[in-house]
Amino acid sequence: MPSHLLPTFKKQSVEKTILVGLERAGKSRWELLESLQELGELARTAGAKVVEIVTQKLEHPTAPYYIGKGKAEELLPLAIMHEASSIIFDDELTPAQGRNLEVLLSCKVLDRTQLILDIFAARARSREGRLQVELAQLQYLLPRLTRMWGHLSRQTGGIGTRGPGETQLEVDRRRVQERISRLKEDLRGVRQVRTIQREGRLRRHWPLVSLVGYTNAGKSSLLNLLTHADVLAEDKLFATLDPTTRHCILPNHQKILLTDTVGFIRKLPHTLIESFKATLEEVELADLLIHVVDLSHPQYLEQIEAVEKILAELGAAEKETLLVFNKIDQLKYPALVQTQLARFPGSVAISALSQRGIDAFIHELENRLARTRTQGSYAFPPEQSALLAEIYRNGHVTSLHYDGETSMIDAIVPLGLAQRLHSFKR
Ligand SMILES: Nc1nc2c(ncn2[C@@H]2O[C@H](COP(=O)(O)OP(=O)(O)OP(=O)(O)O)[C@@H](O)[C@H]2O)c(=O)[nH]1
Ligand SMILES: [Mg+2]
Repeated sequence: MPSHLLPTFKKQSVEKTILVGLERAGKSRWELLESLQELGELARTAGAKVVEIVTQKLEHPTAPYYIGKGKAEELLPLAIMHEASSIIFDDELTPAQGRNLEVLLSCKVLDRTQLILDIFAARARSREGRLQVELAQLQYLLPRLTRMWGHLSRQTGGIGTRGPGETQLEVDRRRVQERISRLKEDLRGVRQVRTIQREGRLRRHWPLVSLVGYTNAGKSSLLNLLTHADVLAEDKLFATLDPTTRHCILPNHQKILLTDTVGFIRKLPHTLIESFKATLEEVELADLLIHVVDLSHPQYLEQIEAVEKILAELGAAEKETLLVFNKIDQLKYPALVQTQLARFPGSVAISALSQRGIDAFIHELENRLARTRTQGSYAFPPEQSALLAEIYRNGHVTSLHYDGETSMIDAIVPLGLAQRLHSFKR
């Protein structure tokens, strides 16, 4: 992707920015402020500094400028006064709004979607992650090319390379479309490899448990705690983009595969959900979801709701979910734990940091996974040593003795394996 097509923040120097939000019908001022606070967090994560927040009360966004024209005009002197080089709007702007605002303000105009895309672009590490982000960016860009290229668009009277009468804009649009097709093709290739890897894993019958939750809830911290992994956990939004899967053996010898996934956020751009759907297949395939909630966050209930909404979009609304309230070490009102545990039956409360409540959490995790295993007694003739080895690898042997050459075994095994062992039952 040509870098000049995307407005990104300069990573070295801190860019100053102004946030703009609308208090519209059906939304309280409080909701607007919390949404803007989160937008500020996103801006900070992207490397920008918020110097001013502007809000307006309007029934609906206006078609030409999102906010009223008068209000929009006030933004220019503000930007000059603060030396802000960008203005970020709290909702996704239509192509027309973005274009009009840029003309009016002659400074970089961004919206929430672009900001999230920018963070994802800076953070994607794996090839799949990078391809997915670029795809989402181009899909966002396509209907907005006129805005990005407005001043460049010209009649070029094509000789040779272009069709007659084709404008620069059409050429660019075609190039972007070609790139989108190419990306989709590359992604198919990458995903095929991943599917093969996953099938290998699934053959081992270890239940797949996926950590999901709002960004910054503590998913990676919990994965690290359970698996002694070294996944980046930090106080920034979207620290994790690429799913990481680790083995983990619970105290009752239950073997699981634990996957850490990208965090969710309110108003997650649809193009991103679409392009990350494949990565999030781990969620779709999971035997159990662990929904991590930052209980110390003032908006934890809204965050739970946002996560559930995205899970539904991913077709995982009905999936068995263990709700985990995290960060109970930093609660303003510790009594909140009891009220929330009562309100959400089956939930647990922990601190991934101080490790409070971890034992009860693991116990609950074991209970929820009990259905994936079964206890059995088997007798194996010596030529079945491969099966015996498989039980050791994927199950838990509780006793073994020999009756002549026959191995007599008691074991807890995954259901899939138990099926194949049926004829050796005793
Ligand atoms: N006080 C406190 N902080 C925690 C706890 N668990 C995690 N944190 C902190 O919260 C921040 C976010 O943690 P992560 O584990 O990166 O969160 P995440 O859910 O993986 O975030 P994303 O990958 O961005 O979606 C980090 O600074 C952690 O140190 C906890 O139990 N108590
Ligand atoms: Mg993470």
